[in-house]
Amino acid sequence: MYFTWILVILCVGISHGQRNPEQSLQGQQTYRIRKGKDGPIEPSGVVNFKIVKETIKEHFNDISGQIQAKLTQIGPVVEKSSEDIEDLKSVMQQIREQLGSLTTKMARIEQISTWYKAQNNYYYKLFYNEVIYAEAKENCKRLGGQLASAGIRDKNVRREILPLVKSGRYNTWIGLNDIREENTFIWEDGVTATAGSTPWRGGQPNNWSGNQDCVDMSASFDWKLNDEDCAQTFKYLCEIEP
Ligand SMILES: [Ca+2]
Ligand SMILES: [Ca+2]
Repeated sequence: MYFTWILVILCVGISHGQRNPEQSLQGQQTYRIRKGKDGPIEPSGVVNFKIVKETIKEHFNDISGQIQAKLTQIGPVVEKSSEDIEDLKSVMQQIREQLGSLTTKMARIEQISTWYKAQNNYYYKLFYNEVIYAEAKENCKRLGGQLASAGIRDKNVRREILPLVKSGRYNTWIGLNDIREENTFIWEDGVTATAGSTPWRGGQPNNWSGNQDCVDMSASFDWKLNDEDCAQTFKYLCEIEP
């Protein structure tokens, strides 16, 4: 009877961008979104079936192992003491929690299926709603990631995901700022920016008007890095670690 109960629970369980004064000095530039071997022009909808399979296997092996072990341990139901029953309730609570965790993981896998998986195994997605830097940062965090950092730092990955950035057509926030200390730029994954790995546009960062602490990429700056006013509202590129 208890086994049937457990099985029942298992079944149930299961716009355009803004142009600021600094940019307007750069004049109008034309650009093209390159296609083909240069990479994606938008998220390609990668589903990592290996992760899906391993996640399900890991959870259900664990759950079925626990059920089997507990049933073996407590023996025939007719001999149950109240202690055994409490013990069984505790196991079932653990199973419920594991099913909850599995559901969360499955939701994350489903959600990440719309992200582009780059050669560094990170997932990337461009978000088209235009928000200030702090909000972009929070939105990426809420999805379990961060504003794109590792992928922008790595020149090969940057080349791969550039068409994705360009598909937003105008300014896009990435994960780099000097909010804490002027002219010390820190990536959102905690790495301090070095000159060699930071593709600044010539003349940048310039802290224009003494008020540019957040970094974006845009056509006006040849899709290279430029520091901007953090209160500007731009699209943003998130990355999620594998
Ligand atoms: Ca600054
Ligand atoms: Ca600037």
